[in-house]
Amino acid sequence: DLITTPVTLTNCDREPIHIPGAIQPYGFLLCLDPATQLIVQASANTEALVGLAAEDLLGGGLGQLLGPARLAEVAGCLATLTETAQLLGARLETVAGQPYYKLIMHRYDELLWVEFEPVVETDAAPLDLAFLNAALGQMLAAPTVLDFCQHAAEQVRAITGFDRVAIYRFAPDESGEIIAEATAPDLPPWLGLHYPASDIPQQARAMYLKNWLRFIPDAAYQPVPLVPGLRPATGRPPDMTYAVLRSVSPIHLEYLHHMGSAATLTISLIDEGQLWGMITCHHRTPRLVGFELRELCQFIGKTFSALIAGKVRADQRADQLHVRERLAQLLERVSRADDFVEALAQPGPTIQEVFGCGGAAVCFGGEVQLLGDTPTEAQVRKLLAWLSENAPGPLFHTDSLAAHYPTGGPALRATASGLIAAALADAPGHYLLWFRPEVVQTVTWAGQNDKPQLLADGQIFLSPRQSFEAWKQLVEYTAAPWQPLELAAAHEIRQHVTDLQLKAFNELQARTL
Ligand code: BLA
Repeated sequence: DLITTPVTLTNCDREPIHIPGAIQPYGFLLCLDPATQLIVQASANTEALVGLAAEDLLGGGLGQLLGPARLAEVAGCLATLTETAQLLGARLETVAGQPYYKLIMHRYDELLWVEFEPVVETDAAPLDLAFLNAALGQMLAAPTVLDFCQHAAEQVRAITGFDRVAIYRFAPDESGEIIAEATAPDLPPWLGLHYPASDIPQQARAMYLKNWLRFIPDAAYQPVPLVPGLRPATGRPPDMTYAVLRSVSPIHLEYLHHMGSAATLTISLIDEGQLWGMITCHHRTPRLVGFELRELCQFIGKTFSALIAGKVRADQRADQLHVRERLAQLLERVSRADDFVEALAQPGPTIQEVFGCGGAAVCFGGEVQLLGDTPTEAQVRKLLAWLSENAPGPLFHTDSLAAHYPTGGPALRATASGLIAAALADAPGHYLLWFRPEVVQTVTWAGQNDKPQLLADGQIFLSPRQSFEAWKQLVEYTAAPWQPLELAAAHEIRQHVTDLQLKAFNELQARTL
């Protein structure tokens, strides 16, 4: 039974975070039967906040808290509710001191959810349409994905006043990287850090696809249970997917504690139904952000989400153009050169500079010319011998040379985990080579250099240090994959050089005849 089994590091993908049966107590929660609008469950902190015991509220209506006029208005709103949150401000007229609350309401799991949030004042900027309009203009005009993310981070920080606002982008393996951030001046940068997929488990990702915002105003809170814990009509805890007050996974609270984060607000970035990334906001002290500001954050997240695919395409087009331009320059220069083999290694650009790789080699007529970060000449010569024997076809490529070439590949991991080998002529050993380093050597994993941490009960906390070790084992001896565009460029260079070889051969033939 996963509700009573303690969450450990091995079962955390299965922690039922949608049914914690408890809330974060900065507000209180009432669940109503949709047919009768009577209270069937209440959070246990109503007494502490408004002096009415949860047990006493059960079975009655919202009239226990609201005056008749407000009650009629709220009842009308409840009648037509959907999953989308609706807001009404209300003075709790029947309560001593008449505190003012915001009622955040939605319908889900056959319940009406009424979350009462105290009205908060933050030092965040008030909603300013001129600012918002300018901000949107900047996001639209951003020429690259990174510029776009940088603007978004700065704007969310300007609006919310969080100490740190970071844009976290997921990789295909579900690990992630901080690609832009805006921070208070005295915070260390997280830019460029990578985090393992397990930091945001599957079920949490699935939930953030449904609910665009996760808010934890005080990570040191004590969870407050629902009364009763199980819904009488169903015998199970209600599904809190859309409840703002939903209590947080204890493992994640531990994680935030280790990060030095007292409050977070996270906004989903969704591209075509997939979680593209998240805007994560952190604060070193507890921080309450009001409903309207949270709605504005969601608005920015949704705008970002609508625009991101276009920015990604623009980046791809720019990359493509860049590769095409340099390819054209190289081929043109090589065609005009007296010695086309030498020209391949001369700047303006060299074969290494046409697309992103760590290094390259021009191997022709027994000569080996090395460019950039490459294995040693002796290692390249051994590789050439192996290629002549083992590499099929005119263009051989791999992201993991060690897997194909176990006798020599592992030693080349630092510079040549990735390889494109273009065979030039029938003469063995004539090759153009492109090398890519092992991913592990190019990525900064968060907490890579931390010491392992132990929890109080002696259990090892899955710190970034251990997850780095786990991830390293998965991606050892592999490089970033070659893109179709890069393989096409290598193919084209090979084709061009082969034509030049043929032409030179024909000219030689003509002269000797
Ligand atoms: C949730 N983990 C999250 C969330 C983030 C991260 C953003 C969303 C909730 C929030 O806003 O805080 C992770 N936050 C990060 C990362 C960065 C960041 C990577 O700022 C980078 C800068 N977490 C773990 C492990 C487990 C785990 C090992 O590290 C499980 C064993 C669980 N993380 C976990 C769970 C949630 C979560 C269960 C969901 C919390 C919830 O919504 O209730």
